[in-house]
Amino acid sequence: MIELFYYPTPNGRKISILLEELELKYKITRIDITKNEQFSENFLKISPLNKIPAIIDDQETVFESGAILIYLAKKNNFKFYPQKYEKNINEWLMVQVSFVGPMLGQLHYFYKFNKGKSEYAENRFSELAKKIYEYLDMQLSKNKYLACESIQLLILQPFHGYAVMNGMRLELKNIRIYLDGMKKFLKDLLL
Ligand SMILES: N[C@@H](CCC(=O)N[C@@H](CS)C(=O)NCC(=O)O)C(=O)O
Repeated sequence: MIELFYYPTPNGRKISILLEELELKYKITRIDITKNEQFSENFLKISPLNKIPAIIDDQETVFESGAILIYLAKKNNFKFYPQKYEKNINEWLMVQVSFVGPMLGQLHYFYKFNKGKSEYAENRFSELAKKIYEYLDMQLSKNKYLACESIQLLILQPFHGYAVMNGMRLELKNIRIYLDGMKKFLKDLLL
């Protein structure tokens, strides 16, 4: 059975959502990052940067959300990762893990947890977040889905949480349409 090392953050949820959608059996080991549990020596053996999410699958460890998504999809007949669209999915998945996640994460850090400490950082990451949402909206005005013809590897899921958390009031029609479709797809899962 797969063991998921998890805390309920957007990065953690990427994996739990895929596990649910693939209907795989798994158990959750909660790593409370607010109590620094990620820094334990045991967890370091699984996740060399002390970050959730990570999994153990039959003695194989996998860390980094993007790598875990690809690993799980490949192992399950490429569900949500059709080879025909591998390049497109990888492009948008890399955008998510290298740009969207870290920049919105920094916004959250400065704007929500440390508000008033650095006006410079708040402005910088607000601007970047706005740009990110605009880029996504532009892409979604051209394509119904980000990477190909259907939802793949649930690339947009974490953006929704952050958009709500940051209280941004952006008029981005195409993201809204996409998220409504995503909500239907994910039925009653946490968004
Ligand atoms: N690039 C990593 C980022 C993972 C990440 O930032 N995890 C956060 C929670 S969402 C974490 O474990 N933070 C605790 C820490 O950095 O000490 C991924 O996509 O998996």
